Amino acid sequence: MSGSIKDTYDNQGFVVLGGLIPPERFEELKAACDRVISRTRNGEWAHRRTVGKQFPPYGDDDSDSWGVQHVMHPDLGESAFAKWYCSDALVEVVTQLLACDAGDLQMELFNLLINPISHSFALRWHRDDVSEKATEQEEQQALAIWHHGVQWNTALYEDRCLYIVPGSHKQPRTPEQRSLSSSQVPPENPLDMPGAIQLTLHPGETVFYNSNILHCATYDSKTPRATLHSCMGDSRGGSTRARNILQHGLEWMTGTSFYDTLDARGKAMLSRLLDLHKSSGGHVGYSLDG
Ligand SMILES: O=C(O)CCC(=O)C(=O)O
Repeated sequence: MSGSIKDTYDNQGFVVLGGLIPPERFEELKAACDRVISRTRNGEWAHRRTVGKQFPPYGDDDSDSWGVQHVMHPDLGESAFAKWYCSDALVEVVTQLLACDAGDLQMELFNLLINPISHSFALRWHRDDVSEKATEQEEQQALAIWHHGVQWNTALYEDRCLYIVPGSHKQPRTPEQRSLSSSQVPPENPLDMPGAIQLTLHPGETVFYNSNILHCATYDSKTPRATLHSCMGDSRGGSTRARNILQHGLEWMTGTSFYDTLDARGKAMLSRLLDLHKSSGGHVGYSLDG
């Protein structure tokens, strides 16, 4: 089983799994999501993904949101998130996919993806840490080093927002794929992209994916979405993930008030992220424009 999920992940660039939220945790996480979504929509929580802005920095130009940032932040006081992020079930899968030990894992991002409420929104086709302007050779180099981390979406409601091109985590774009992913503009129909598929996640299902797979997403204001959106890294990758992770502004993770909320595994994972933060020496820039 473990061989097969890693093989699928390595070959396709993603794998879908169920059962990573125990039934008794599901309602707890849903209730925590309801509270942070409502604080974000009523303006109490400023760390959000703002409609109209696809990538960080998200700014504040629109009052509608498509995501809640930093759900483990101690100011939110929602312990269910860190408890789940550090849980045995999740750590077991991540270590299999990254072929590392739990003692190598570095804590990274934990955000929440939600439906906007006033109008629908979409993200353009992108790879999370490769510019749309990268040459074929630059794309190849970037893809070759992107195996020290994994990202995942865990749906609490049915989620049909994400589109991906299976296998594109290993291949530079074809000329046609390049022409459909070179502007800042989201696609009118994501399925026009050669090789694209739409993922459907049922409540409780998780897609683990290589975040440099070619992907995009569409958000319908009428369809409830609360999808846990996280990533973890293998600290043996050194600085490879620094820009992509630290661009989200993680100073809040450096204080004792966050550290004190974590269990022993969480504290150890955090300390590996803080080493990366220290060694990056300040502003790392942003992965993408738009
Ligand atoms: O909404 C999603 O599922 C994808 C989000 C995404 O592509 C991103 O954060 O870069």
